[in-house]
Amino acid sequence: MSVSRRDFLERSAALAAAGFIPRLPDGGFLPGPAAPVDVGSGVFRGRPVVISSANGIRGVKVAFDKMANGEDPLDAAIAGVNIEELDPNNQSVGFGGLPNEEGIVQLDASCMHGPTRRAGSVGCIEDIATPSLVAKAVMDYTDHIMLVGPGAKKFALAMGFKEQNLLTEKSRQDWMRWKSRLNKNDAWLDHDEDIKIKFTTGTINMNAVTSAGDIGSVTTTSGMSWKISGRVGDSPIIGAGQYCDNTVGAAGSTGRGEANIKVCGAFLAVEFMRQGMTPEQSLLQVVERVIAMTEKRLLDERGRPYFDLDFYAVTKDGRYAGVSCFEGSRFAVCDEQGARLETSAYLFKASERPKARAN
Ligand code: SD4
Repeated sequence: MSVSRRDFLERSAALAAAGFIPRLPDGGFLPGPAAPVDVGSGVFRGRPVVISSANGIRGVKVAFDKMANGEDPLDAAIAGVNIEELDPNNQSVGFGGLPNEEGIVQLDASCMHGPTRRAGSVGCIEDIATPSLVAKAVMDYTDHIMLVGPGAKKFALAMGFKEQNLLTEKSRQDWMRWKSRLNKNDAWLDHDEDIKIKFTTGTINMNAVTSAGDIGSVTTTSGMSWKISGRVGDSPIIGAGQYCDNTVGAAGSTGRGEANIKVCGAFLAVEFMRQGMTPEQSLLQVVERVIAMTEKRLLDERGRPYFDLDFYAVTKDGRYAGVSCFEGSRFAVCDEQGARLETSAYLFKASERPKARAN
């Protein structure tokens, strides 16, 4: 069911009357990006549009240009994330991604194609730089939705993907630094005392809406750095790392996957949008649900999480938002005004962020 602008405004007013007031970057209330203008025959002035996590800033432009040339929204979004998957300097996805605790790069990705209501996913795949494309191949060429581990790699090789060592020298050195400083009493000597060891960063979620309102969504990642071998995050979980319903919109996430999986965050966001909430309202509700479902050890005494989690959502008619647990996040957008970073709404001010991690 699509939501007319009138319905949407009435429902938003009802939500506000019920006391649901989202907090925005400036701390005030805002109903979200300007409502799209219906210029007749289902054409909205907010489309086409591509949104992604901030690290997809190059990719949103690529995806937007591809859709302007008539390409499919999922193909366009995947082309957008491929740039980062293949970039050795991006240590959060694909080639050059930070490895697991054993020094092995294990990647997760998933995608959904709105117009045909199909999905594909790979978890814990090794030695293939573009898991987003393998996820799409699972969707296009099999009767399954998710392949994992050695089976996913075997499938990728059978489909003609090239095997390569994904551990770059930079990521190998980061891994060795992390490993050698794990335990003061082990046999590894500690070097570079002043070096800050990276922890989880990155992941790309990208959601694209064509001028006709067709939607594609994709998320790709090397997951949490230094994870236990075999760990799968939210990115390849349909409904958590990304979700797309061509009648409503799409959503996705980056950040602590364990926190998102428990609330099926991307699915929940799309469901809230289906009920008529704006993308901001939907995502703020999702983040509130995340916090409500978080175990005590990951919250400080005031209930603030020790982790980061960001969500991104776009409606079929081109409205969009980014929302984060804490003030300070941004997300990437490309529409007819070009590619840019915009500020995410948030639940807690930056000053409210707890000082220490729980683990
Ligand atoms: C995961 N959500 O594997 C990913 C990691 C991530 O910023 O997004 N890091 O849990």
